[in-house]
Amino acid sequence: MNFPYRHIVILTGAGISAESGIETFRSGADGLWEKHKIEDVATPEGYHRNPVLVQNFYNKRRQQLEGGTVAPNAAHLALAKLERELEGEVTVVTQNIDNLHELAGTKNIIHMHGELLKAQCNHSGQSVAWSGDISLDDHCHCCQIPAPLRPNVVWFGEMPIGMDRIHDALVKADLFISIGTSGAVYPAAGFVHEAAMHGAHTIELNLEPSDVEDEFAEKRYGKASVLVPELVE
Ligand code: BV8
Repeated sequence: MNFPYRHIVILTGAGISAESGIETFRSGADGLWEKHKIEDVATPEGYHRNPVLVQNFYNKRRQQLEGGTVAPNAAHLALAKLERELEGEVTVVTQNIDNLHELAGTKNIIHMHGELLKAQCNHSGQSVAWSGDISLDDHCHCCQIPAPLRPNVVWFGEMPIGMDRIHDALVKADLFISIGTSGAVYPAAGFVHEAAMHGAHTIELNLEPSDVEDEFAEKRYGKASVLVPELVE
C-alpha cells in the first residue's frame, strides 16, 4: 500500500454504520428517537428522570446489534485493511457504540462514547461485558452493596473515554480522516483542529458538509461505503 502517511487518526461517527442498517442521530428526517432528541435521552439527568425510557433507548439498539441483522460494511472493512497493510500506525477513534469496527477486524480502537455491549456499575463505574437487555433489576457484583447497572456509554456532560490516548495520537498524526459525523458533538468535533495545528493533513468524508467542514483541507462527499475504499485502497 503506497499510502504516504505513517500516523493516521480516523474519527468515525454514526454515518459509517448507516449503510449497515444502524440509524444515525441527526441526519434522519427529524433526528429523533421516538420523539426524543439524543441530547435529552443521552444524559445523566434523563436517566435519573426516566431510567426505563433511557434503558429502552439502549436496549433496542443492543437488540439490533445482537439480532444478526447488522454487519460491517465496505467502509469498516477498508479501514481494517488499511490498519493491516500500512507501514505505520492507524488509530480509529469512534463516537459509535456499536462493534462493527471490531467485527471488520480493526484492532486499535478507542470507543470515546462507550460501548453498547457493556454495562456499567452505577456506583463504581466499572464496566462489564453485557448482552441482552439491562433491566432495573440488574445489579453489579463489584460493590459490597450491589448497585444498579446502566449502559456503558458517555452521556452529555460526562467525560469522554480515552482523551489522553486520543490527544497523543492527534499530536503525532500526519493524517486525520473524519468519516460519517455531523461535527455536532464536542470534544470529537474539535479533533480536526488539534490535528491540523500539529501539521496533519485533514480529510472529511461525509454524506454532506459537517458543522466543522471549514476546518478540513480536503473534503469528499458521498456514501462512506464508496468514499472510504476509494481513499485507502
Ligand atoms: C464533555 C452517547 C467535558 C452514546 C453521545 C456548547 C458548545 C460546545 C460543546 C458543548 C456545549 N454545551 C455542551 C457541550 C459539550 C457537549 C456537546 O458537545 N454538546 C453538543 C450537543 C453541543 N459534549 C459533551 O457533553 C461531551 N462531554 O464535553 O465533557 C469534557 C470535554 C473534554 C475533556 C474533558 C471533559 C460528551 C459527548 C458524548 C455524548 N454522548 N452519545 C450513544 O447514545 O450513542 S453523543 C451522540 O452524538 C453519539 O455518540 C454520536 O456518535 C454523536 C455524534 O453524532 P454523529 O456520530 O456525528 O451522528 P449524526 O447523526 O449527528 O451525524 C451522522 C453524519 O453521517 C451526518 O452528517 C450524515 O450526513 C452522515 N451520513 C449519514 N449516512 C452516511 C453518512 N456519511 C457517509 N455515508 C453514509 N452512508
